[in-house]
Amino acid sequence: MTTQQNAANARNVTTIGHVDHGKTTLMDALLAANNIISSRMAGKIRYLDSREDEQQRGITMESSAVSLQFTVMERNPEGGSSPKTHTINMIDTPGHVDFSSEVSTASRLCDGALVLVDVIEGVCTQTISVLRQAWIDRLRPILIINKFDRLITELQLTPVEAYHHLAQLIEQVNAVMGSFFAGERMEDDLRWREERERRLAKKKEAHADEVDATLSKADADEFQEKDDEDIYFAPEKGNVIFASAIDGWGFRIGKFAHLYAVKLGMKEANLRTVLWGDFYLDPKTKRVISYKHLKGRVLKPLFVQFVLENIWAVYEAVVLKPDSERVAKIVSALSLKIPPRELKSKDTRYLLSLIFSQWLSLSTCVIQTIVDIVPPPPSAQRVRIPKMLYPDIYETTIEPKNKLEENLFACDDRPEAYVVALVSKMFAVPVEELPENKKRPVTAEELRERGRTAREARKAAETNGDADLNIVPVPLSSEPDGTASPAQPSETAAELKQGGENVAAELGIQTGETLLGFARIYSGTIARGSTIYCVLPKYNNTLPPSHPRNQSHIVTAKAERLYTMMGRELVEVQEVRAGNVFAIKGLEGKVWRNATLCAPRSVGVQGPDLERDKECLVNLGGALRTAAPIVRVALEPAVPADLPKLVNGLKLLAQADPCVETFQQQTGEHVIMTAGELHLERCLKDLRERFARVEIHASKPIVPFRETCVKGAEMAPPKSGGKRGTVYGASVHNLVKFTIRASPLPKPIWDFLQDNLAVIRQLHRESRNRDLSQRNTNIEAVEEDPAEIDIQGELYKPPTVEPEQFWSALEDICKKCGGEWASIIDRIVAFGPQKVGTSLLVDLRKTSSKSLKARLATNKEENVSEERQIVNDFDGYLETGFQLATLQGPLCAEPVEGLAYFVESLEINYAGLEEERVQNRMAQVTGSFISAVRDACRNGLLDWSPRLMLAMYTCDIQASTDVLGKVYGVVARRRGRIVAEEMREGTTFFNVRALLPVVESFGFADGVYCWFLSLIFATEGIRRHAQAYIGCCKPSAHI
Ligand SMILES: Nc1nc2c(ncn2[C@@H]2O[C@H](COP(=O)(O)OP(=O)(O)OP(=O)(O)O)[C@@H](O)[C@H]2O)c(=O)[nH]1
Ligand SMILES: [Mg+2]
Repeated sequence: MTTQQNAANARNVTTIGHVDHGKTTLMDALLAANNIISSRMAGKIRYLDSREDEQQRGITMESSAVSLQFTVMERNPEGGSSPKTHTINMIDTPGHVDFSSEVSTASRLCDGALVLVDVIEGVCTQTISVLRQAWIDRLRPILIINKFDRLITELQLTPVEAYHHLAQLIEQVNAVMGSFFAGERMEDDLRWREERERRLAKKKEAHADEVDATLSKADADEFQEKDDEDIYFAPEKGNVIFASAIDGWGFRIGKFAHLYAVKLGMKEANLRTVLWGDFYLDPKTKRVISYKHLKGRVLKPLFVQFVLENIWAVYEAVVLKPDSERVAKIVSALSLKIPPRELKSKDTRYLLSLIFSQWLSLSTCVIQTIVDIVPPPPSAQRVRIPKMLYPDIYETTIEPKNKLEENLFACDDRPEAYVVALVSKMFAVPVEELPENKKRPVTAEELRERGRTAREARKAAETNGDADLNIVPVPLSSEPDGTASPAQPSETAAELKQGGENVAAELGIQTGETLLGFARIYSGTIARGSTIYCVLPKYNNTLPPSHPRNQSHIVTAKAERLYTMMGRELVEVQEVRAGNVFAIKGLEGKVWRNATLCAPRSVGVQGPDLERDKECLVNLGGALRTAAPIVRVALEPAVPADLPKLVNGLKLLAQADPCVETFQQQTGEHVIMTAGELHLERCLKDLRERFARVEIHASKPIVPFRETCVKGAEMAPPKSGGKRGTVYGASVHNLVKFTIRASPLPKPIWDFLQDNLAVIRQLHRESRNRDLSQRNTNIEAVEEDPAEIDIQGELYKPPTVEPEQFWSALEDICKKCGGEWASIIDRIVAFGPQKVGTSLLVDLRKTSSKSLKARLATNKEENVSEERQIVNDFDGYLETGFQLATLQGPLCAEPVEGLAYFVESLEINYAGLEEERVQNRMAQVTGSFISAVRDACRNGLLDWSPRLMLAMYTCDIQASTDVLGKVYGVVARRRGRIVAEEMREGTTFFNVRALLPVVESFGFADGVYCWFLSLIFATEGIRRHAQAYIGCCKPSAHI
């Protein structure tokens, strides 16, 4: 089946907006218009919220996609109209801040966005962030002012009041758009100047002598500002829909212009320009006048008179003051066809939707608007692809430079065009729900039949000896499975499931979850079964594919199956043509979260050859970034033996959800990081029911602490009597004695190490890999998963140096710090904890072993004397003690940061050691030595002024003037600090930025909305409002 048609008739659109503003309800209306759900249920079942928890909570948690087909009458140039069928791929996204990554993955795949705003709540925090997302991805937005009914039934505004309210709301949304535009304009200006300077410099070099003469006119040109006319929402431009998704109606002013043009004797196009705004109908002259000509008269704007009053009239007659006669009059005035029986219906909301669905059908309006406003893929890609390929370009469009760009810009779907598709996320689907497995409902039926036959046979044999009765007729119709009737009590659900699984196993169908890629094809046609290249996110477009850095970021995969998505259903297709959104099977284990799929032609890659196919390879997903996860909890299975299942489940989850990070902590605990508390709940549910399928215990949110020490103002005298931090220690029988001194690291060294932890890890890894290959072992050099490198419980920051420059940069910093730090570079023997941290072990002995720098550079083992070997062994134990001490500090067993431990002396009693060795008691000596070193390091830290460090969040809080004081109160109570505060222009809101200790942050949202509860909102949506007000919290550096 190939459902997609010509790309020019396709549209890819996403619904975005703040939580609860009605996105999923709106989707119901579109699904009903496509007969996927009944129109009576539209607005009630929120069909795309297919998860159980989504339905229970009434909130979307995962985005879902659906392909719809609509036939729209299109006007042709000759004045007539003809039907044209459009495929509209819609993606419904969640509005809750915890799931904002779903919005970014969806918007990458679409060309247009339906931005929903609740007419009463107006512009909220998430509205701004989704608008920004749409702006960045160059989506064409359509504003839907939803929940219009609330103005009439809840606020009970008059039409005139409502008009002013609406005008203000549109202003607010436009202010947000304006701020994006202004920001971009400044960036553009800067970029333009840089570009110009670069061009001039190039020219200067080329014609050193004739610079002035070659200054062409274009170079001397002034910066051309872009026009901001078309970025704003304006009802007269047709990009604003007024709607009530729940009552199933929506309109643009064009609809009323069409209705009234003849009546008012005006041209439809002219009426459209004046139907919104301060224009009035002069009752005497019957002409439209602007407010200048009002001359003191009190007239209603046209929008109030011709649009709002009509809608108010319907609501009044049907809901507010039910009056069936008036309803009948309205119905006949609007020439609607409603059966008299329905007119008397007591279900007023149903009657309302009957009237509106004929008069101002929401689905017709939305579809028409999408077709009018959202560009079809070929024109959309002309604008969006250049920005994806070259994020820094100034121009809106550029000319294609090669075949790849030609195909991409034009959305070319011919079989010989390069295939390029972007997978923006991987999502999990139960294997049994894939269409290829679903086709066999007979299997369960067969199973039941088998059981039934056997049972009946048994029964018959028991009651009657007649062998003929053993033949039981087999019913021909196959009922949908799982409907075990109560008449067959022995057929329990468990039995059925068990049986089903056996049959599934017999047929080779696996149970469990499988991962599919969620993708959009930008060029070419992808065919089922073809082989494709998967270009992974770290692929560098500027280097050739055969470059060593790029090679590992290309893998090949087979497009095993292709599907179009129908909400809860997947429909298998043989091929997908450019411009469509689809799901693909076959990437599991190859693609981690996102990738660009490429192939030279529709039939796929014939024998991978990077050199031959290099022209078609491109990375479109490199810059896909999602919000950083912040809430961490440790997980353990209820039954310890289930640990492997949990680990596997975590792996699947991390892949299926771009906003989840999982890792094993230094303490061995398995930790999951999620975007928020609600997101955590969803993840736990998924782990329990889908990915791990075991009972799991989750700890309370973990808060990272670190231990360190500082030079306090008033410290007790050093315990050892010598330099502060010095500790003497020894193994049993004083066979090995040592002196260690702890000292806090100077801030520049600490900062440098903190910034470059990833580099230290990489140096260790490279050395290990080299070691492995030198020894010629069969073990493959381990390439760590990129997702794991950065995280490991540390907050990720891009390093400030390249690995090659690490040691020289560290040396420079140490020299700058002076004193004993100046010469430590060749004496550093380890970083800690766990070899990668900001604590140092520095060996000051004259005969010290090789420094870490030297060891990392070469792995050669030299032949050493026996005595030297003993010293080397004890150097190793020394490091073990140091690693233990820094992993669990003396205060509360948290990792130690920012300390240097100097080994000042190490004395070995060789004769005594030899005796112990002969007596076979070496283990005791080494054990006691390691613990002595560990204790010495801990005591050394305590000799200074010890400190426990808290992780801090940066929180953006939005508060109105009257509650600003309270915000300060809550932040202060939680030991937070306000770092910035500014008034949002054009509103009464303040943006407050605060630093808040992570340990105090749980329930912070609760704290804020407790008083919001009493102060601001008195409606049911309080919880969500307050959460939204917390905005996004991002982890910042430790302090
Ligand atoms: N009065 C009124 N309520 C509406 C309207 N549209 C939606 N609602 C209600 O608003 C609530 C939220 O609707 P949803 O469609 O789930 O909102 P959403 O934007 O999908 O929410 P998330 O996906 O969780 O962000 C539901 O209780 C709807 O019944 C409307 O036009 N008028
Ligand atoms: Mg929703």
